[in-house]
Amino acid sequence: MTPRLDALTSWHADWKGLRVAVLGLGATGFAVADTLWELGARVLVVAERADEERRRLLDALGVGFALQAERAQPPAELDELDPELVIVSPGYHPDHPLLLALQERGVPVWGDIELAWRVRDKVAAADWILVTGTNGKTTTTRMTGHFLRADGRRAVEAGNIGVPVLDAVREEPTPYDVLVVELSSYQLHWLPLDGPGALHPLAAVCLNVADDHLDWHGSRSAYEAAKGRVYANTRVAAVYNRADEATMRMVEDAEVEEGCRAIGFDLGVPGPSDFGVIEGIVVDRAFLDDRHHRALELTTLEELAGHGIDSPHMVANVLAAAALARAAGVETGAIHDSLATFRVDPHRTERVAEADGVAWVDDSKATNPHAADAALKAFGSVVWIVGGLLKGVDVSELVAAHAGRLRAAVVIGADRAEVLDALARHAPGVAVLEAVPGEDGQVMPEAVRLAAGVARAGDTVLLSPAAASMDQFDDYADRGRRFQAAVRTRLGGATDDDAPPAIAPEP
Ligand code: UMA
Repeated sequence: MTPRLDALTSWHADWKGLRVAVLGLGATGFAVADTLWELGARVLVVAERADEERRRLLDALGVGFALQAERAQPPAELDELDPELVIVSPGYHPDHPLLLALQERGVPVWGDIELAWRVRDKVAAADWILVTGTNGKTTTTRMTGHFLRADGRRAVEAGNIGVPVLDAVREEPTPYDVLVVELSSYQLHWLPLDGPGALHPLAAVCLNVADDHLDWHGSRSAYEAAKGRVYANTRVAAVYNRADEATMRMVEDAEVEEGCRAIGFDLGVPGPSDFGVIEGIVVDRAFLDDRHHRALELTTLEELAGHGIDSPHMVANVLAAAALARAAGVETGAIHDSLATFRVDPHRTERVAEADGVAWVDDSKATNPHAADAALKAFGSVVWIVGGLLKGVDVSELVAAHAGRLRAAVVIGADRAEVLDALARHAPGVAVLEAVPGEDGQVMPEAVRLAAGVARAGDTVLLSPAAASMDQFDDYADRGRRFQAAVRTRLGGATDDDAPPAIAPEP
């Protein structure tokens, strides 16, 4: 670290003329470049691809841009800039040759989250609540924000959820009281554990850990280590999942601030410093007051069923979000009452249609096996639309666990071979269909057509790919939207007669 960078811990510090290379020109890269431009730094954005709109906006600001044509060849403009600092977008692989070359030169690397933390006092510094985990982060982040707003706080969700934290930090004129920040393992990887750029959140949670993004991190232990960084320097509550030992270990190993409490949650009877469920009543046994020594009622499983959010993983999300909100002082009544108006985001086991006794469900958000497992568990007989980019993760266990409930599998995506192989080995009796994109490049109409051909009354056709979407779609939302559109088109008129019969795989 250089003394100049060490001193940059405020929006009002002297950022003028600081030479910064920004890697990536997606949502993050643009927010970083725009922020640094506002601060008066000298910025060069480098990316291997960029959409026209963002390039135009950079041009309008007068911020430099260099397209990196050759992966191994740093653009000449970078040498001219001679950067003192690199700020990298989360999607960049840590072994990217450009990043390695810059690090070799001794240039410090920050992520966008560190920059956002350092400049969080632009208007007035809000408290930060951090949410990570393999699955459930977006729902828990949204719910925590929902609880805070119900209690009268000015709160906003940001981060991996889609809004760069820098945008939330720069929001004017009324500053936020609390930012609920969803962090991916990519973002956590770059966070320092101490020093001037380290975050000091009010509360933090890692909801669960299962195999995901192994190609990016290199190993499960590196992925877990990244997730564990969420708890560093937590001030009030380090919330962990009692049903997931890895999250407990992370809290034990974390350096938190003095006075910070470890708060557990799970669906069982809670211990004295936990959130949990006692005879159908969802309770807080951690943040008690003089009048309540044993447990505070938050809601009941029956009420959650009435709100349509009573599946085990949703109840776990409710418990985690409640723990975070209570750590920030939210009243139990606000949590109870606002649960009635909470809506889960689209593409999370979202029921799209029902026709001829077949339910069509969009769980495009399941970008890894752990998420798909939660969705598959919720249904009886399933026609499963599966596949995409596997990110180095093995789907064998998932296939083996659910072979018994599969009527058929429709396999999409670039990594079809691995999925087909797992189905052949672990679900040998299950009919398997392969969907390839049609002439228009679209795979969903074909996948839906194949699924309609094999589904019988009582089945659920479930899009829960257990894989990332970027091979055939813009993102998981695009994948879900295209699925929904194909279902509606299909149910709106076409017959199923033209779908080929299911072919059982060779033994
Ligand atoms: N780029 C390159 N070369 C690379 C990688 C990236 O040139 O090897 C450049 C390109 O210009 C590309 C840009 O970087 O257009 C994309 O950067 P990015 O992949 O970091 O994506 P952003 O648009 O900045 O969005 C990121 C998050 N994306 C990823 O982490 C992959 C978004 O999470 C997040 O919402 C956004 O920042 C705002 O904070 C999305 C995501 O898929 C939803 N996250 C993963 C997940 O949830 O599993 C981690």
